[in-house]
Amino acid sequence: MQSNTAGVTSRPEFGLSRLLRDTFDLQDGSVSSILNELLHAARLYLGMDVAFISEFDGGRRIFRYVDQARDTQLIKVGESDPLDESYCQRVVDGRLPEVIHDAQALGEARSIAATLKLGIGAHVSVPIRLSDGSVFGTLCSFTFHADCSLNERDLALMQVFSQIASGLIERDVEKARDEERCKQRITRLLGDETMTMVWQPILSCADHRVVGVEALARFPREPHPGPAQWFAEAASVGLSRELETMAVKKGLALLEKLPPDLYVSCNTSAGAFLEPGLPELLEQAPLDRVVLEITEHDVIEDYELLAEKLAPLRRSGLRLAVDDAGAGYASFRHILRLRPEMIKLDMSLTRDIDTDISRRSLGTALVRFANELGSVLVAEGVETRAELDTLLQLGVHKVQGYFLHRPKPLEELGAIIPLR
Ligand code: G
Ligand code: MN
Repeated sequence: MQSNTAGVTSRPEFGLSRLLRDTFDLQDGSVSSILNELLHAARLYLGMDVAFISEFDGGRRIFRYVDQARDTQLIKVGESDPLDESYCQRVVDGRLPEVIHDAQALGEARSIAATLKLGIGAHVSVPIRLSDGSVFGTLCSFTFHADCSLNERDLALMQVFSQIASGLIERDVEKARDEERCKQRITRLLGDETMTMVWQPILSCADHRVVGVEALARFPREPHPGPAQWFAEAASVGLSRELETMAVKKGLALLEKLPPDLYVSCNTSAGAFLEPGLPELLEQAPLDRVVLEITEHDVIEDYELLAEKLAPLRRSGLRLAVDDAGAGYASFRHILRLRPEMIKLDMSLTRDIDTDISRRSLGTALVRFANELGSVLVAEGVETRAELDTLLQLGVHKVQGYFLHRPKPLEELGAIIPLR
């Protein structure tokens, strides 16, 4: 114990209290740091050689967190053994007390092989119960010599620790459950036909004819309001590539139905394109009729790599578009680094371009920018005649939007384009 200047005695601080104090919005990994500190504190306080948190699962006891004296390397995280052969199970069902001073002197404890094998002396174990009353596992500690000094107060401390552990573990368990639900939802989606495509015609400003079609994925309304949230969920559970590949595959399938002079414009994130699957899929397609729109929301970490992967496809005719240009800061970097054949003006810049001077001057600048770069500027989200007229005046090359055509299911696309 140290004295501070005010003369108040302060206790040595365990890392645990600091972590709990500073970490309200726990980040990935914080729970395990806190639990490790908690175990360490419990072990030192009780003078034990080993402390661990176990999880009961399928008749086994899995060691999730372990803290042991430096010269003891008895238990490894992730190892498991049968619950039947554990103190933990016996404490939970009442066959053994929570505090044992000397396991060697207790018949029930001696019936467990580890008691003799490891030479277990004192043992303190308390169940970790989750808020629904279920037993997650136990908070346990033991030592290699008997210890008659362990008392009710030590037990109470372990129970407090167990409650803290329970709260933290529950956060993790909830998170894992949520993740599992997301994963199942996306996996189901990948296996059935609930993701559908709608098609939005893209018109050339020169002759007002449909020159291409953007493929847009549509999902069930629940539990996500729109496609962006579905793609985000897929990304959060590591299934982004699968979902994006599926959308592109469905997009490319329109090619055989479209007249041969029309292209299909497919959306992808840069991240999904960098993984195996999408480039191989594209290789099979008639690339001179394909535009690949890279969304602007992505952070692109390695432009060299992306450009390198795109290069052979572009040599075979694939055109690259930077999507939603102007919606955020990243699009111009994408444009400078990737030199896309097309730039898709975000609909937030199309909106009111007829009345808003800043948007109009940005439009003018972008037409010039695109022309000098040899790129084609496509305005998205045209909703009124006035917006369209202004875009035509500015010299934008292509347009799409509700004013021209809403995204449509295939049956309705046939009314606009002669499908094969
Ligand atoms: O791929 P991109 O991020 O450009 O997606 C465009 C989205 O905007 C699609 O989901 C499409 O249905 C929608 N959209 C297309 N045209 C219009 C439009 O004129 N107005 C609005 N508000 N949305 C549009
Ligand atoms: Mn798009």
